[in-house]
Amino acid sequence: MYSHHALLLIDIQNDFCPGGALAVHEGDRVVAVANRYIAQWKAHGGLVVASQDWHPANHGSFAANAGTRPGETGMLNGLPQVWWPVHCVQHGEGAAFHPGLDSKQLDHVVQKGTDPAIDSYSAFWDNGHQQPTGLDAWLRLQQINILTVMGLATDYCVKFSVLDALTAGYEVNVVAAGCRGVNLQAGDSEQALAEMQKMGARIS
Ligand code: VGL
Ligand code: ZN
Repeated sequence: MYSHHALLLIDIQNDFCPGGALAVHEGDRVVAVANRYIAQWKAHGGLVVASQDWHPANHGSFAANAGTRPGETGMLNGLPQVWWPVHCVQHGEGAAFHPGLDSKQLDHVVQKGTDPAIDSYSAFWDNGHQQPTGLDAWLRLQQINILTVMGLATDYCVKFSVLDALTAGYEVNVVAAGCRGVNLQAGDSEQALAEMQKMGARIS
């Protein structure tokens, strides 16, 4: 039952948790949920994969590098961009998985957002769908065709990862209790879940 069904944990990193640079309200609350699912997957021999937002210090999505302020929007190399605080800088404490996450159990980690010229919300593709991260190829090699997804943030990296997974043909379950959103605008996370559902994801 778990042989074709992987658990995909999106960006459960310090900077998206309270005290972090891009803290998501209650972001740390997803850790206990994720750990329960990890234990369940491992008990059945299932694969557990995590993504990690992994930016170089000169990343173009950082307001400080664009001369803008966090939360403002603009264009980055021809794509719409929200400017973010400096976050998830490669090898920094903010980019590390939350210390409570049972990360020893991860079978595979995919890092994204490494190209300074383009952001990458999805764990599968950059925002311009130009370069794959390698996650799809890895999952295919493992013969995975069903994903259970949770993590941070509902309205950015979870949403775009789920939409790309659906487009790639995976059956996708989203664990809403294991997700929290940025909510730059009130209701963004609910809207994101509705959009994922409309595109074919099952929301539980
Ligand atoms: C994310 C904004 C910027 C996320 C990553 O993980 O949802 N959001 N970088
Ligand atoms: Zn980022």
